[in-house]
Parts: sequence; C-alpha cells; structure tokens
Amino acid sequence: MTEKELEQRQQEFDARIANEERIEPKDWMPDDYRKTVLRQMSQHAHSEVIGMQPEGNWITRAPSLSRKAILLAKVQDEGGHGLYLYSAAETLGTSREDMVKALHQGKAKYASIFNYPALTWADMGAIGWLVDGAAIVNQVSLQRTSYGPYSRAMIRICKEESFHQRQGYQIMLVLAQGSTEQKALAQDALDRWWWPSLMMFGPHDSDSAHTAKSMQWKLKRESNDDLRQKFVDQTVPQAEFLGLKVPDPDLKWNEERDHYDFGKIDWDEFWQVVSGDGPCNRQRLAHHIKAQEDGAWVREAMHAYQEKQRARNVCSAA
Ligand code: FAQ
Repeated sequence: MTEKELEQRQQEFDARIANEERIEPKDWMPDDYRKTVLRQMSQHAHSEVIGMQPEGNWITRAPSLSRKAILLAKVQDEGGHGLYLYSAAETLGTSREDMVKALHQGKAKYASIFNYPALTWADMGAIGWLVDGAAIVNQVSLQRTSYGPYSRAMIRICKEESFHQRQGYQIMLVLAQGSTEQKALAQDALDRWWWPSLMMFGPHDSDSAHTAKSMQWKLKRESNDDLRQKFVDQTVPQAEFLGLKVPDPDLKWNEERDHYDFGKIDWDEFWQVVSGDGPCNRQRLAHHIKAQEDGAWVREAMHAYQEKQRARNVCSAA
C-alpha cells in the first residue's frame, strides 16, 4: 500500500470511529488498534477461564444440592464466556492456540483478582457479588466498544454476569442474616475481597499505559478511575443493606462530588500480583497448563474425527 493510500485508510477509519460505527473483522484497521484490541480481548478471555478456578474449588463443597447446581452452572458460564471471547478475538487473525501459548509463557496477562485464594463458602458470595459486580461495571461500558465482535460478545456476557452477581449477593444475604458465625464469615470475605476488587479496574488513569489511546479509539469508553468510582458508589449501599462494614476507614460520602471518597489502594500489592507474584499465581497457571495438556487427546480426537468426516464427504461427492 502506498503512503497516500494508507493515509486515506486511516482517515476513513478515524471517521468511522467518530461516527460511532463499529469496526468489523474484514475492515482495515491500524496495526496498533488490532494489537490493542487483541491484547485486551485475549486477556479478558484468559481472565474468564482462569477465573473458573477459585469457584471451581468449591463445587464439591457447596453446602446443598441446589447451591452446588447453581455454582456449577455459574462456573460453566465463565468457561463459555472465555470460549466466546477467544472466538471473537480470533477474528483479529490470531489463533486461540497462540493466545493460550502467550498466557502460558507469561506474555499475556489475566485479571489480578483470580490470584487470591477462595478460603470459605462466603467467598463464593463475595466473588459473585464483588468480582462479577466489578466485571459488569466494566463490561456494560464495553458493550459500546468500537470493535464489533467484542461489543456483541459483551452484550450477551453481561446478561449472564448479572445473574452471577445476584447469586453471589444472595449467598451474602443469607449469611449476613444468619448466625453470628455466618455473619462473621460474610464480613471476613468482604474484608479480603474488597481491595482486590477495586484493583480489577487497573491502575489510576495517570499510570495507565493504554487508557488515552484506547479512549481515543473508543475501545474503552470510560477510564479505569471512573469505572472504579461507579463500582464503589453502587456497592457501598449494598454492603450497608447487608449490615456489613466495608474495610476502608477513609470511606465516606462526599456531598460536593456526589460520590464516595475512598482510601488509597495498595499499588505495590497490585503490581506484585500482576507481575506473577501473588498468593496463587503459580498455582493458577500450573493448573491451566495441566488442564491444557490433559485435554490434548480430546482435541486430537476431534481433529481426527473432522478429517474422517472430510474424507467421507469427498468420497461421497466423487
Ligand atoms: N489485572 O494501561 P492499563 C471477570 C495491566 S472478567 C491484571 O490500564 P488497559 C468475569 C494491563 O493489562 C475480568 N493486569 O491497561 C469473572 C496492562 O498490562 P499490559 C476481566 C492488569 O488494558 C467473574 C497494564 O496493567 N475483565 O471477572 C489489570 O487499558 C468471576 C497497564 O494497565 C477484563 O479483562 C488487572 N486488574 O486497562 C470470571 C475486562 N489492570 O497488557 C470468573 C476487559 C491492568 O500492557 C469469576 N479489560 N492490568 O502488559 C479491560 O477493561 C482493561 O484491559 C483493564 C485494564 C481495565 C482491565
């Protein structure tokens, strides 16, 4: 492509973004845009799949058959979101195998939150309420992202996340209204999951490497700090309704700003977890690698079956 043609394409792309048009897989897009969407979507897909592990640990220990069925369905949904997002990301020209390889080599990230352990049944409540709650705030905003397949995936995924958030909140509600021990379990889960949930939104805007460009491309529609504030504002009244205390002495309503003020996030902890040194990073990745290796025979069998079908179709067509 000549320089003039490239300039023309770039102008058309910019105009489409300005007009709120979606960018589709076969459309021309700047290399940096493709790279950034792929990075975000693949990391999002990895988060959904690695995110199955903390809750997956509790399927056999759920306190009743109905809790077990609900949790099983919820964890399966997260796996489905991952597959959905991998397929959507593949439209950018990179295979799912390569995305997974990048994860295993430590080149691709996944949400820091999933490197924390789920220690009690109350954590199933806190994860649904807070982690899915934070994911929804982010994903509702991403429903309007400029890359078409990502935007459509978000619309569907948000519907399911909304059920996940409610099932988590309902677990918390039962515990918070239960015995003294149950209420203590709920408070302990909130104490441990609150700050990591705030970290899910990423670094402050001033320290966010990608936000400015991603906002310009309308890939991100709201900044990390704005989404985090939204989450705090909507979640604090929910904690109050449960009769639980958010573990932040600096949390208070700011009349002037019409928002909650909240305390300082421990960014050293955030970057430590993001760089692979959180409580469960090694365990999560090792589990994923093992599952991938253990499932190799299934993929091989599927390919062999496809080959057989193809050969049969060629023979019957001849
Ligand atoms: N964890 O410049 P920014 C879910 C990295 S789904 C780890 O601000 P960006 C469902 C970032 O990648 C949860 N790394 O980056 C569920 C970048 O590093 P890089 C996942 C993080 O992309 C519930 C560097 O820091 N949701 O929970 C994190 O503009 C329950 C600089 O950051 C999504 O992925 C973090 N929290 O903004 C499943 C949503 N934050 O790539 C199971 C889509 C930042 O240059 C159970 N993603 N980093 O090496 C996004 O909206 C964005 O990617 C952000 C980060 C907001 C996460």
